[in-house]
Amino acid sequence: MMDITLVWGDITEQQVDAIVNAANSSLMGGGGVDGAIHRRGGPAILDECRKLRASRFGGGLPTGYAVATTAGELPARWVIHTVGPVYSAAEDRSDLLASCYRESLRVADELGARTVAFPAVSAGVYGWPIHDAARIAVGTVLSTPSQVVEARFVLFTEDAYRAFQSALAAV
Ligand code: AR6
Repeated sequence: MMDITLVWGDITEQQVDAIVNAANSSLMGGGGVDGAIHRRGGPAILDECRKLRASRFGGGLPTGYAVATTAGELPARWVIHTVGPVYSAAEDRSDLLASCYRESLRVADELGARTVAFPAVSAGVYGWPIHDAARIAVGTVLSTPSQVVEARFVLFTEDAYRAFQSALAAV
């Protein structure tokens, strides 16, 4: 039975088995939550990302996929990197965003991670409207079978926290 919890805070401080990173296909880091994770986790994360680029993901990690690395110096054991879609008003990319959460949970099961912290994937630089991002995140995690016992959404802003509260209240 999975518990969904909400935290207003910084995902890099979470004491969980795995934290999810809203990465980009290059896996080479970036701004937002990705930048914070690499900064706080140290170079071991980028080292493993480089190895993934040299092996399984030579063309980059496709949108909607997820892959794990060490969490380096972070309190978590693993970082699960996923690539959200860039929001488009012209094209419905919701299933790609849902895939990020499904694939992250699948990777968490492979690792044996029981507690997993998620950011609001695609809701920053990638422009996804926060209420819709929250609805997709909560709905997908709740409807995906896994061994994870706690899915913790860690929201960086008050707006995002409130959007996830409403999304959770609506299910
Ligand atoms: N803890 C939790 N959430 C955070 C943190 C943090 N420390 N920092 C930011 N957020 P974004 P995206 C929130 O832009 O939209 C990067 O450059 C933020 O407020 O990090 O998927 C990547 O390399 C927002 O609600 O990710 C990609 O190029 C949410 O995390 C691109 O951005 C996601 O915002 C991915 O864009």
